[in-house]
Amino acid sequence: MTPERPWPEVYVALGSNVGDRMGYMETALRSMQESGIGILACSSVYETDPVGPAQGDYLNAVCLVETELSPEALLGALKEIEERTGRLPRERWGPREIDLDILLYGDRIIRSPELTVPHPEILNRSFVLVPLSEIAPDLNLPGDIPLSVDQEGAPGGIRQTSFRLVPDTNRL
Ligand code: ROI
Repeated sequence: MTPERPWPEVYVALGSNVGDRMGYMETALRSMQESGIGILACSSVYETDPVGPAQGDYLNAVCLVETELSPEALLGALKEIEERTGRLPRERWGPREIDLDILLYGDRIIRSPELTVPHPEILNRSFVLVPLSEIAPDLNLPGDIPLSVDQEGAPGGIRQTSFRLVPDTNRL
C-alpha cells in the first residue's frame, strides 16, 4: 500500500520582469520559507519572451511547495509576499517586480472569483509548462490530463539560464 502524502502537491509559479529580476525571485522564495511554506524543489530559472503587451523579458520558475494553508489562505499569503517583495500596483497585463501564482493544489479544482486552480493557462504557456515539466515530468492535471511538452525541439521564447533558486536548507 502506498502511504498517503501528508499534504497535497502544490506548485507555485514565480515570475519577474522589472529591475533586479533574480533578486526579486530570491527574496520571494526566502519570504515564502519565512512564512512557513516549505520549498521542496525548484525548476531551473528560464528567461522568457513576454506573453501579452510588449514589455521586458521575464525570468520564470516553478517550485513544488509544502503547506498546511488552504488554497485561499495560500493565495492570501502569496499576495502579501508579493507586496513585501516590492510589487507595485500596475495594470493587469503589465510588467511586474514579482508574480506568484498557484498552479496546482493537489488534485483540487477551484473556481472562485479570487482563484482558479488548476491555473487556466498551464497548458498554453510554455513559461509555465516547461519549468513545471522539468520538476514533475509525470504529473497529470486533475482529470488525468498529461502535461505534454513538445519534445520536438525546444518551444520558442524560452531559454534555460544558469541561475538557480536555492531554498535555505536550514528551513527545510
Ligand atoms: N510573460 C512571461 N513570459 N512570463 C510571465 O510570467 C508573464 N506573466 C504575465 C503576462 C503579462 C501574461 N506575461 C508573462 O502575467
